Amino acid sequence: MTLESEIETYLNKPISNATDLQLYDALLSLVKHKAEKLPEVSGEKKLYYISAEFLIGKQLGKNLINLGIYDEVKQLLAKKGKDLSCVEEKEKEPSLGNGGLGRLAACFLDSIATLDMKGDGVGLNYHFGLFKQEFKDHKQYEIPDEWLDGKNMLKKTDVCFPIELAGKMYTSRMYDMDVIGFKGNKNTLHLFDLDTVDESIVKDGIDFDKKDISKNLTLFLYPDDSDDAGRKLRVYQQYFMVSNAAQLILKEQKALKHDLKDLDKYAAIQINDTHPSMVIPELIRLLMQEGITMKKAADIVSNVCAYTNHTILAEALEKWPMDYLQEVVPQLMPIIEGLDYAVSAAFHDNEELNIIDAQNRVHMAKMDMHFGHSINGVAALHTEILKHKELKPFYDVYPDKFNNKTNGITFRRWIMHADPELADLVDETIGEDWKTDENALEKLMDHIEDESFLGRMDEIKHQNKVRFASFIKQKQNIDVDPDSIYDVQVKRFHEYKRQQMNALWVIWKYMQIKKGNLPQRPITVIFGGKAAPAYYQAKAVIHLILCLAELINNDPEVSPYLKVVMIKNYNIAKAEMTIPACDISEQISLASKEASGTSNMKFMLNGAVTLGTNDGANVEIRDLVGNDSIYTFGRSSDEVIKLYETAGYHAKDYYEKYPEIKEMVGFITSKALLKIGDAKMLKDLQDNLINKDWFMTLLDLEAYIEEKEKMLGDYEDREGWKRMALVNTAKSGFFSSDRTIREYNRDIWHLK
Ligand code: 26Q
Repeated sequence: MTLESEIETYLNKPISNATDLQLYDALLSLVKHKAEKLPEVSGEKKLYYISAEFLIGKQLGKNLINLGIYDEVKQLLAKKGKDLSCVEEKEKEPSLGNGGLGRLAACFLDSIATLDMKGDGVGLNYHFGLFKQEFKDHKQYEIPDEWLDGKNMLKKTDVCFPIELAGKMYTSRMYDMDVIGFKGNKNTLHLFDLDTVDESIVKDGIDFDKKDISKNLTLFLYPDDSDDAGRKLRVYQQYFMVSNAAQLILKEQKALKHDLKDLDKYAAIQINDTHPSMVIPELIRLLMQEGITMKKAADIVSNVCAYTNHTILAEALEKWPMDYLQEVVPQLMPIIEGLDYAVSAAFHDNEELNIIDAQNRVHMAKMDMHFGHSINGVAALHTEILKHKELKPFYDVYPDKFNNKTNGITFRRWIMHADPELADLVDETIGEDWKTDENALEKLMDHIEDESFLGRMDEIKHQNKVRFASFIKQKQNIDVDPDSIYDVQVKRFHEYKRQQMNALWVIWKYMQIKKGNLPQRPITVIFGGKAAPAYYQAKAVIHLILCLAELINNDPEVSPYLKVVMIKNYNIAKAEMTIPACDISEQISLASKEASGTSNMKFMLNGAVTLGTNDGANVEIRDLVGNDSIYTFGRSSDEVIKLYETAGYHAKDYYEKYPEIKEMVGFITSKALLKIGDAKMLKDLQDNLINKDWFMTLLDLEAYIEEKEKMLGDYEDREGWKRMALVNTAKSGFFSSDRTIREYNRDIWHLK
């Protein structure tokens, strides 16, 4: 059957007569049918990647690419007067993640299947995912982000497990999604849910009764944890996730007639941050029910489980009060206490190593490190900080468990789907090997002096900028000049990521323009990202940016030279639109605080030049591209760590010492901004910057302004800039998640 007739059987009409929505339904059926027929990846040992987040993005385009039929479908539709991109827009995006950690899990699933490794994801089927972001009065508001409209890849299964929560029995249900490898076979993402969850209890934004577990358990990803009930709900969710995972693993292994005492021969579990850590005591508990002693069960589980750390921020390292656990998962308490007892006995009650601390809190990461066989950080610098600072007591006793796995991104989504013209140009220039052999990208370096090639790359960037401009005009009615420099910072809003520093630069530039110091070329500063609903300071930064956008974009004196865009509800689809259009990639976290970053890699792959601190994977980007193709500034991680240790940073000193800084920070409560914004919120933000500034914005501000000016000036050396763009793309092979996954397999999973 031809592709055309196949699609038309699903449509029941000619393609040219169908609406985009009907075409979406038909293509979804086509993909499901083809996926159904694909064999599962085979192998003796299987990986279970357990994660509270899988930020998988829209599936249709990616699946068509991995099935090898994207271009064919696109051309066929075009012949019939249809646009595949418009059809793809009809899919609802599942927002099953916050940001980096969740997106990493999605890139990993793609690479695992592509590399023909047997490995499934296990997580939760959140009905509304994370919230949807709206703007009103220049502030963020949250509303439910509904995605379960039945038109997606999820398959309801009849796999159900009994789960005990707070002494009551519940019955879970498993939903499965095929994970199709690039030109390969398939694995599965298992998302667990409760049939009784009731979406109608959500009232007033994203508020709901946090107490009724049977109705609310999987409504949202990380419901507001600013109160007790919210935090407890996280424990319910986490245990529900891992008990399902553990039961699934044992069920599958028993069906294969494997001896559970040899579990480590047949199964590997990766614990994605501490959110799934309770899988350790849960699996021990279930093995004990099979007649295995606790000591033996703990040994087995230790050989199966491995832990990935994604942060050094102390507040993100989960510590659950014993009385929460006692209430929600009393069945785990004897196990956790037993593990804690074993640790105290082995290490002479060393407070630093104990799982349960003096305030009766259970440290999830500590349990992972004692009762897992591997501990990895997500970029070279991050792993070094873990070993020598943050987790030093553990490195001292378990040096062999520590290893680095620098993050990666899947090229199938982040260039083939997001930047198809660039992918085609690469194909034409060096062949298609780079899609599965990322090192081949480096062959592009042969064209570093090839003017016509550089010109074509630049033309593609320009087209991507035009595409972004028309998208933002259509969605948010903002006029953007595609000939301006696109300066982009898109990521979750957090003080350590220092969007506020970029906003202060916007104020500086605004004041410069007012003084008549005009930039050589207009600049468009693009922000995007969500703040946690209860994170006041992050919301205040969003407020400042939205107020600045209102002021600047409507000022006829300034707006021809400077525009500010805050993308609403930044998500994967918007990332795919924004990243290929970027010239300057802002990666300006306070050194030592960004574990890795992964958008930095996506920008690099798409030929943007990084403006960044020596933090996370920026350090590895610099090593790859060389100092001439990156702009770095700011205090080093060693200096920053020392400042924390000695309490040596006082924002006020910088505020008082540099008149320019005083002026910029002062502008936050200028008449012009107070006319637009909320006086209290702006004042609170300003006070925080002057008197607290925990993430040291003012420390690096002058260096940032200086480096950014240099960079903007260098943009005018068009030939030089095009070469930098090429170097960035050509050297980004290392950041393919295929490379990362090969390393996980080589050092941790040993699947084959
Ligand atoms: C913890 C406790 C209570 C409530 C929420 C949380 C919580 C939720 C989400 C803690 C952490 C997260 C997500 C973290 C995350 O996305 N980290 C990022 O992981 C990326 C992939 O490794 C890195 O590139 C980023 O540097 C890191 O910030």
